[in-house]
Amino acid sequence: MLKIYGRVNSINVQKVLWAASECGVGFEQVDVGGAFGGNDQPWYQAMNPNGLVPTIDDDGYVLWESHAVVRYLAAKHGAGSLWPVDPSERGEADRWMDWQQTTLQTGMTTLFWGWVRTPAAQRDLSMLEAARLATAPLWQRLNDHLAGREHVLGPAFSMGDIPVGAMCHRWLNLPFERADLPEQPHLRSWYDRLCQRSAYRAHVAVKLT
Ligand SMILES: N[C@@H](CCC(=O)N[C@@H](CS)C(=O)NCC(=O)O)C(=O)O
Repeated sequence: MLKIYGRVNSINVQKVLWAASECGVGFEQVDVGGAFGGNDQPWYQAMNPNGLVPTIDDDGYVLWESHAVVRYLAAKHGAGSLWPVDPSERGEADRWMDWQQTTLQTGMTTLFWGWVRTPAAQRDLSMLEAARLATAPLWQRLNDHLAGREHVLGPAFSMGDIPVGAMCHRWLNLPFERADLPEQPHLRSWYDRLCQRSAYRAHVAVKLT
């Protein structure tokens, strides 16, 4: 059976849990990382020398890097749905997947750690404000892309929705001021559509911790 190693409040683990659930594949999730530890242990680092989560073991096939894992699961179980068969559609899905980790991630990591994992008295509010102002225009870019589209690729849900969809739950639910930000209605409609998916509700649209 597919084993997914990683704590469930890690965004990169959430992407994999969400993808596996969308594929309808059975899996066992094993708590590793954060307060659970284990990722500094030889047994874990023999699978993933980075000591990071997630890692999967699919009946002996070991893979790490969350987007590689999402692509692997999509190709194996979701050809024509999660995994776009048309190369230009796959390129588009890949683009938004990579954009999440290369462009969106820096500011979002600052915001998430500052608002969720840092005690209020220790928050660096000026750093959080700078991250909020730098990150809002990036989400605006995705908002604009989603105008007239139900999902990242258009009508159909695909792996291209997964990394940005996992991060969007955080963006829309972090407790910072929003009154001065543009409304981003297309992003919100897409988020509402994702929230109709049981796999998204189970693994991503959960309390931020
Ligand atoms: N590029 C890697 C990043 C993995 C990563 O940074 N994972 C974090 C959690 S999101 C981690 O393992 N942190 C240490 C820990 O949880 O103990 C991926 O996408 O899989």
